[in-house]
Amino acid sequence: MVSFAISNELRARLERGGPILALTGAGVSAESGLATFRGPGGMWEGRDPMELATPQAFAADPETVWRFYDWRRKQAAEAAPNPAHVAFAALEQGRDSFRLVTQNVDGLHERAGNRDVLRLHGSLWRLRCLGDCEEHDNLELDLGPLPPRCACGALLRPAVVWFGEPLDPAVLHRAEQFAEEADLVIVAGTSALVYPAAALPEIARLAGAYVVEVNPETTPLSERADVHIAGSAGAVLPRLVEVAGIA
Ligand code: BV8
Repeated sequence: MVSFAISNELRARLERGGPILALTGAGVSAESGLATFRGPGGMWEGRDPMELATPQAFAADPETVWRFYDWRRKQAAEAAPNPAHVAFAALEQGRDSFRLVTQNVDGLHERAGNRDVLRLHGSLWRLRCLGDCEEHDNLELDLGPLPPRCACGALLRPAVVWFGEPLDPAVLHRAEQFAEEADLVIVAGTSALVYPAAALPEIARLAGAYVVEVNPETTPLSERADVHIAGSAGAVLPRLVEVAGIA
């Protein structure tokens, strides 16, 4: 059993039913067995992310980039939502003013039952045609020869946001609005290094939100957050849901 103190202010904000914003990163999926990006055992360990997650890398070698994403699709399909994902789904069911904004592309929040997930960096389970066809869902575990091609003949790419690519402006604007309206922000499982996602907790804090960070490690956010709970999301989140009085 993880024991950690819950500040009076955190308890008050969980109990009083104000807008709660959750901002999640790869660490929330770590207990489902999915590798994070940075840190020991991370996906980028031994690899240069700029060689796998940029439009230039894809243009230069679409097959290698697709091997990386095909591997991640298969990993994500084999993974199951963990108690952290289940807790976020309970928060959405228990509070009509709960908002979930994720940097994750693995689809585990949706599989845990969250219906309104704002995906800042896209999804492994959507493909984009480099021609003019519509972006579409694709849950196939066998994409055939890599790189996959659209029926129109053009290359298909994962519908994720690579480094140097802008986020969807409407998605980012909505996330910034949630940050400005939040009474409590739960930042879980992110190294708080990637912008503009990493700016959201600061936007919320400056607008009066109470910011709690859930991460076994400290990050650049830790000294600015109101409280840093040094624990895993799978252990901490169910406890926060309990304090919020949500079954
Ligand atoms: C853009 C692809 C502009 C998808 C990824 C300032 C403003 C704007 C941009 C920038 C800026 N400064 C720098 C930039 C450029 C860049 C950036 O931020 N670089 C950083 C590295 C310095 N940003 C961009 O390029 C963005 N684009 O702003 O474009 C623009 C505007 C107009 C026109 C043209 C351009 C695009 C950013 C998105 C990049 N795409 N990946 C994919 O393959 O997934 S980034 C990658 O990192 C993932 O998407 C992920 O979402 C993101 C963040 O990683 P985390 O989720 O935090 O994961 P990480 O492994 O880092 O950390 C895990 C954490 O979990 C750790 O802290 C660990 O301790 C913790 N943990 C572990 N276990 C647990 C746990 N926590 C809880 N419980 C556990 N059990």
